[in-house]
Amino acid sequence: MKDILSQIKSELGKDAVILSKREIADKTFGLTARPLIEVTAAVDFDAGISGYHLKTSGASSGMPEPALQAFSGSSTEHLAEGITELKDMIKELIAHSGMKLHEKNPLRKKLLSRGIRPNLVDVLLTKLGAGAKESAVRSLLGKLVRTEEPAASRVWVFMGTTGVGKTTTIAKIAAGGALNHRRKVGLITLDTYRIGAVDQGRIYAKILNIPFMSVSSVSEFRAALGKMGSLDLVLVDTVGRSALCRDYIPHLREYLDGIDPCTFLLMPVATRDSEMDTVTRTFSGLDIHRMIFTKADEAMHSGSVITHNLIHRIPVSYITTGQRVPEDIEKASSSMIVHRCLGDRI
Ligand SMILES: Nc1nc2c(ncn2[C@@H]2O[C@H](COP(=O)(O)OP(=O)(O)O)[C@@H](O)[C@H]2O)c(=O)[nH]1
Ligand SMILES: [Mg+2]
Repeated sequence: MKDILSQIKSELGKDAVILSKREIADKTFGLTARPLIEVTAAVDFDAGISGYHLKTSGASSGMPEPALQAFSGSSTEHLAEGITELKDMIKELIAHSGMKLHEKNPLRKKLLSRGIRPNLVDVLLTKLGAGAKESAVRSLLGKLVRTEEPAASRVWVFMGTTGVGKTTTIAKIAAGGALNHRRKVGLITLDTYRIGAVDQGRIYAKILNIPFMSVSSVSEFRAALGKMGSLDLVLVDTVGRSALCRDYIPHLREYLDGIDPCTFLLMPVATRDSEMDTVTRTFSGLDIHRMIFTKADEAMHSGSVITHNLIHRIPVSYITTGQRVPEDIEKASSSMIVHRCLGDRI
């Protein structure tokens, strides 16, 4: 803990503030989960937004330019000492930021009711000052939320836990590419667990009249990519029984090694904050280039998208809004994300 605190200060400067601290069990490493301390720290937004993700357990973070980041370090015998120091820093933060001042602010209530994480709400309101108007919050969030088109690559890989909407989203994108832009699109399913979950992809490919291949080894995958070499875009569906199981990420990494794809992590908007963090941490071992938030139509509010974006800084490319293929998908923009979150729709 002492090391983490001095690292925070040396990396983020003396203005760094601690926002929260909690013990977590890092499931990334399987059944014998190691206890980790997660400390969320931040510097003022004006200071150019800096921070980083410190891991002590070997998994790479792959998270670019974080605004607000989680600092994780393994528990040490200096814990008690560290906690005292943390308490002092938190007291200082409360006095400094006027968090108490925000407690009665109706805008705070609204932001919280839309699912933005409390410590982020307090940082935003502190930044904008006690009398902040909603328009100022919208404008600040509009500047902070990162969205981007998919990275330039012929191979787009769709990752995420089971049932998040990978196959459906791929069908929507394939249909958009094949029908609207007349691009030659192909579909490959990585049936890494041989669970026969390829039929859905095969059916979509048949309807869209695009090439489809299901592969169950790295060499088959390379061969399939070779066969689809003349296509403009190859969409890769990853099937996994449990993405959080120990072997999944290294296994997927073997498939993607040397291919230089654009990778997407798909996440339903209604996913709990802590689960979003765990899944993102797990998949960050593979480099996540873009986010696709799915099932926005099923979420009561969409502050989770903003929270995830401010914490993890992975640009959002698409939001999906229903089961209809190909209609229910929208290109993401920061204004659309802010409007979805703070608009009248609740
Ligand atoms: N309401 C809603 N349902 C969706 C959306 N995207 C996918 N689904 C549904 O979620 C379920 C799982 O989707 P699927 O594509 O099979 O998920 P996968 O396991 O990640 O490939 C299916 O019933 C889809 O129709 C969406 O944007 N909104
Ligand atoms: Mg699927």
